[in-house]
Amino acid sequence: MTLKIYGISASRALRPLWAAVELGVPFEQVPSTYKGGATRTPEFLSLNPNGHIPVVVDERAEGTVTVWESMACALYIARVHGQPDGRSITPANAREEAEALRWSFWAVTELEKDALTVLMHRMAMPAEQRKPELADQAESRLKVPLAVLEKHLQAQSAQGEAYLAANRFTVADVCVASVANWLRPAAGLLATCPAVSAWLDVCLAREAFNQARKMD
Ligand SMILES: N[C@@H](CCC(=O)N[C@@H](CS)C(=O)NCC(=O)O)C(=O)O
Repeated sequence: MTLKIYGISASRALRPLWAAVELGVPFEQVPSTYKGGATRTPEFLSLNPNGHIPVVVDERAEGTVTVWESMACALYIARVHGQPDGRSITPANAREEAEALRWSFWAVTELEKDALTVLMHRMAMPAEQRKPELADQAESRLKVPLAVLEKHLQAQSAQGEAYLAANRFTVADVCVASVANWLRPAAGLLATCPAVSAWLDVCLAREAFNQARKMD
């Protein structure tokens, strides 16, 4: 039985890579890039017809399981390769499962597009191609979902839970922090939500994050 993760860490493949490293499960990284049409070859399209990384391919006794969509990949790894023992990143009960699902869907629908605009136009693109006005508009829109996250983290803290789904780091944090990480160039925006900022710092200081980040 082998678990393969296609993709490099400087992409959405960071999400399943981070989840797998957190769990300490053996896996093989196939460092497919997204550049130069590499995900548009017939071989790659047979894995993911959308032509994107990441893809997870899990050879199991019952047959091959192929997963694409980065959040689904991370949630799958946590569910299938982790133990729901209340110690790992795997949700340990229905509430934690619901939190992992809702915050992961929330991150891709409410946060990801504008967070990517911030990353690209504040940091990632060559300076001469950046359009700061696009980043400004994205930051302005992001105040709304970030206020939701801020309020949730404050409520979690008030009930003695330091993370999104529990009083331990779970796959919910992997999924949301991997998107919120793109907001690091928006220091002013993050300063307006201190609970989000503090939680993100703790998530990004994890050894597993730093290991996964090097898988380029
Ligand atoms: N919604 C997808 C998006 C995946 C995606 O856009 N991946 C990018 C890299 S981060 C990619 O493969 N781009 C190459 C291409 O589209 O040709 C997911 O979350 O997995």
